[in-house]
Formats: sequence, C-alpha cells, structure tokens
Amino acid sequence: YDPKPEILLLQRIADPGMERLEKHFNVVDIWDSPAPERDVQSHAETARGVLVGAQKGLTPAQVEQMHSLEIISLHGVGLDRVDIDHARRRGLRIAYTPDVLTADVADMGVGLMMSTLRRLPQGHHFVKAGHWADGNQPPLTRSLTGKRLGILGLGRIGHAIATRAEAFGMEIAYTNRSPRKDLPYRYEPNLHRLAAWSDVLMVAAASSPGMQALVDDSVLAALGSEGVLVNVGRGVLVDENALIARLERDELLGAGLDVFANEPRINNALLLLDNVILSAHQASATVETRNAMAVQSVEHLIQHFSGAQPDHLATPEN
Ligand code: 8YV
Repeated sequence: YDPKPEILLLQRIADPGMERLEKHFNVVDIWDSPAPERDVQSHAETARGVLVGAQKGLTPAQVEQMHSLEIISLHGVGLDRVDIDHARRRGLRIAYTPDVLTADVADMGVGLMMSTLRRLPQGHHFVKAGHWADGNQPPLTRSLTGKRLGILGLGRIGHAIATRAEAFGMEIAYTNRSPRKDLPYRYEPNLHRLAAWSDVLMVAAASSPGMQALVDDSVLAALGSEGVLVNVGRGVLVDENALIARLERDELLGAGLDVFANEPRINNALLLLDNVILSAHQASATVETRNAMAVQSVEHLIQHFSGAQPDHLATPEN
C-alpha cells in the first residue's frame, strides 16, 4: 500500500521541483513516453493529480476518463492547455504559476523587440561570417527610443513590458478586455486603431477560445510596412500565414516570435525569412524562473493533498 497520491507528470520540471515531487508523491513520469495516450489511459483510475505544461496537456476526453483526478497543476500561466469549463464541471481544481515568470517573459518581449529593431542576430551572423573583416558594413537599423509600442493584453506580463518600454522612452498604448484604470497608459479599445498607431505591436495576451487569429491580416495591414510584430503570448493569436505573407513581401518591417501556431515544428517558411527573429518558446526558460515554476507547481499539489487551498487557482474558490 502506497499512501502517496499518484501524480501523472506530463511536463519536464526543474530539479528542485522534481525532488519535492518525488518526496511527496508517487510520480508517473510520462513526459518522454512514446505513447502518452496509452499511459494516461493505464493510469486513468489511479492518478489523483496531473502536472502539465504549455507543450503537453490533456484533452477533455482524457480528463473525463480519469475518475480519481482531483487537481490539474499547470507549470505555466497560459491556461489554453486546459479546458477550464470542463474541469470546473468535473469539480477539478486547476492551479497555475502566474507571478514567478512575469519578469522573464517581459524581458523576452523587450529582447525580441530590440533584436528585431536593431537586428542583433543578423549583426552577430554578419561578424561571424567575416563580412565585417572583408570591409563591409551591415545595413542601418531602427531606434527604440521614441517609438510607439502597442500592447495587446495588459495583464501582468503586458504591464511589465510597459514599465520596461517606458525606460526606453517609448510611447505606450494598449488594448485589453477592459481598461486598466489603475495604470497610466492610453487605452485603445480597437485593435486595428492600436495597430495603425503602433510602430511595434506586442502580443502579450493569453489565448482563450474565440481569440484565434485576433491579429489577422487586416491588423497586420494596419501595422504597416514600417511596423514590427512581437509575440510572447500564444502563436494562435496571430494569423501566421498572413504574417508570413506580409513578411515575405516586406509589408512589415519585421517580427520577433517566441511562440508559434505549431510548436516545435514551426512553419518552414519562417526559416527562410531575414526579417524575422525566432525563439523556441523560451520566454520563461531561465534557471531562476524554471526553478521557481517547478517548485510552485509542486507546492500547489502538496497544498491540495494536505487539505489546503493551493495559492494560485485559475478558478478561485471562496
Ligand atoms: C512555459 C508558458 O514555456 O507559462 C506559460 O504559459 O507558455 C511557458 O511559461 C510552459 O508552460 C512550460 O511548461
């Protein structure tokens, strides 16, 4: 008899979290499994918790099979891998890690913005390829200072991006489900108008049903041929085919992307473009933040199974 609750692990987590997880639980690690569906099925009656990330989640049908399931602990902030309504109907708890990654994700947004405007990766390759030594100069790039930053989604991450952009002397406006009256930035309810105003459109929103391709071709057209798109939210928020078509025709200045419609097998057309900077969904991927996310996502499980309410619940309880 094993008194430790069984936890299905669908996400690789950093060592400090893994050690705690193994101490408190009977861990079934299926992150690397060649047949995760079969593994979920064979633990459907016994697993009382799952730990999931942005890469691998559970379908509602899988959740439905899991009769002992009590809690889904998400290693991350984006809830799009979990069907919240379905989980709520099932009476499941969903915990997530909203605060610990904010600064790093915001830094990545700013880093991609700067890399796109100043063409840092292209400059790096220029030097390494020996073009500078051969007497050439790379083309001039663009300033951040004085540029207009439009932020789609002024949540924790969007706000942290805004405070960083202020330090660069950028003008800031945003669109959001509702205005943030507590913040000094200009609210623009209309995404097209925001894009038309912006030099850089920064996608920092979470993805929820109905938000697919919110940044569509007409929004990209409004951003214009001097405009830059940065995405640290979710790939599905942008019409990626429209984005690629506009980048191919130089109808945008550039794009800095950490997230994609299909990860990790991204659209090959992106690999051929010189005006795009690609990052492998790395915004939260620092040692510091991944340690914190791992520990926090495990802590939520420990809290739940010791009869406490987890600190960060996606569906708050009274
Ligand atoms: C992680 C993320 O890469 O928090 C999110 O929503 O997408 C990222 O922080 C992911 O959750 C890793 O599991």
